[in-house]
Amino acid sequence: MAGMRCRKCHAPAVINMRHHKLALCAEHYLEWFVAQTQRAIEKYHMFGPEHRVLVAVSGGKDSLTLWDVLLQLGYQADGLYIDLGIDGGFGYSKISREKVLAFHAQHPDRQLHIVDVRETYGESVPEVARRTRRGRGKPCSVCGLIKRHIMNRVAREGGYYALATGHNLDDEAAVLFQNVLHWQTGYLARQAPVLEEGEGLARKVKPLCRFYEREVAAYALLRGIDYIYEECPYSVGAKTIYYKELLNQLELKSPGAKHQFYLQFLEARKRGRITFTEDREAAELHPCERCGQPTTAPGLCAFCRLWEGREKTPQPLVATSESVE
Ligand code: Q46
Ligand code: ZN
Ligand code: ZN
Repeated sequence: MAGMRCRKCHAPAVINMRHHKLALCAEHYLEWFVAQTQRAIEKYHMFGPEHRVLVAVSGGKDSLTLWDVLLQLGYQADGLYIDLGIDGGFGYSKISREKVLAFHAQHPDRQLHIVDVRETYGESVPEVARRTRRGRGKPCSVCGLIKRHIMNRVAREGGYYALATGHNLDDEAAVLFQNVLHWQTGYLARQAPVLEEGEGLARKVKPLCRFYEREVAAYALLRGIDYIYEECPYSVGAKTIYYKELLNQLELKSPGAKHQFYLQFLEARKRGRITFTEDREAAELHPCERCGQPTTAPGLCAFCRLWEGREKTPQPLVATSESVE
């Protein structure tokens, strides 16, 4: 960055975005980041000021940045923290919960929903993973299933217009790369900044999907957002991390490669230059007999099958909007 100047005010720059040919000072970078988020929200018709939005916060930089930016933009954004009960030798869930609570303490006018998996269902994510076939090896498949179920339930029971997640460009490009390598046409049809509401499924949006991970990190740092630096202990060795590394090598040689890869995919699909048909089973969804969420399985959905034989009666996760702190 030595010697680089902010394009707007000529003060020393704190970040240089080669793919945008743009260097900015701290003040103008924060301004740019917030304005770019607003542009993405409008471009993809994510939500408006009249809508209540639920932000899934993990305590990491991406999700807390998202909540922070949405609040700065004046959106009605509430938080949802899911306590997975993961320790990893350093108290991963405990620390991340503290970070989320500390952030929320600065925004007491907004709601924070906390769902503790062990308190609600009787076992933490690693415990369910150890007990069930699906969790053999790594708990990520079980964890993803549980998180999706809870996010969807809280979004719907709480009457939110959309569920927002902090996925950034590096995440999206890695998933796209993975899906292309395996020609996962069903996933390729659905990977998008906005997933419209489906039967029993909340509308999902990703307002940070056009920012590089380092841009989100720079925002969090400059705003002084206190987040958990450690990744989930189970993320080590994840396939997406490997794909991220490959894309980083590409990016090094060809700045802007990830940006182009992801955004040109979206553009080409939008213009009908590439088309994918959804998996056929997607049309055969019906409500789970127990929880009512859509499933392709007969009877119980995969989430409810995790707790078969030991289930408590499902309680609403959002009791009433007044009773939630
Ligand atoms: S799925 Fe797996 Fe993550 Fe769950 S167990 Fe950790 S790494 S948190 S995104
Ligand atoms: Zn400046
Ligand atoms: Zn179910």
